[in-house]
Amino acid sequence: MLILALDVVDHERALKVAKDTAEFVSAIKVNYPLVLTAGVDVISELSEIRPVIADFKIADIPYTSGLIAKIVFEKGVRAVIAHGFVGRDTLQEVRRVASDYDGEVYVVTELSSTGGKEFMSEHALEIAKLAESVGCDGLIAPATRPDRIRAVKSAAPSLKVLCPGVGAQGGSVEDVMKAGADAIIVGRAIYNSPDPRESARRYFEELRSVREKIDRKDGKAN
Ligand code: NUP
Repeated sequence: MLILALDVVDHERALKVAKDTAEFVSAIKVNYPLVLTAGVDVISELSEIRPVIADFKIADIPYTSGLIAKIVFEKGVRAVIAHGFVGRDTLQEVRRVASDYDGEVYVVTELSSTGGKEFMSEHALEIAKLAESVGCDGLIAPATRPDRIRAVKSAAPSLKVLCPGVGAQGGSVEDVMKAGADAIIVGRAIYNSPDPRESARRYFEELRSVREKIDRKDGKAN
């Protein structure tokens, strides 16, 4: 599964990239850069193209976190991303709000950037287990460190794992999928390419061929 990270800061361009790539993209992830420039209603516009995931990395007290989740679910998102280091009470509240909208909650275990190793890595497996015990739907784990994808998957086997960091941050589709990712999240390598649609198509095809390779290998092993 390919998720487009739409960190474009021009409203019209964002809509154009979303429409041009829609055929190859399962969901569109929005983040502060787009919403702070285009306004929160861009979420509703994009939701008409593909399901939207709100990556506001919710990280506040339960009340404020729940309010943020409610506002974006009201705008039509299908899922929100929260930080896990905030602890159980906040995740429970975000989960409760999401359930009112039949929505999903994904939890960041450690950032894909180098700084993610400074504080977050140490607690990433506890965060993964917490997210699972709270009934969240999945984790956000670093495509830049496939060994960490494997680690969080074994800590919380029932959760989906979505992985940012392919392309501009150096992660490879094959390594990430072999580590057990359910989806890759790609931003700059698609929307900054001269032909975003073609770039999305290439990621889509690469995902398909890697998936077939993995399935063949699993088939042989069984
Ligand atoms: O650990 C994370 N790394 C990361 O890059 C968690 C994230 N949510 N992201 C987001 O994924 C980041 O904020 C951006 O929206 C997207 C990656 O974009 P790109 O590096 O493919 O351009």
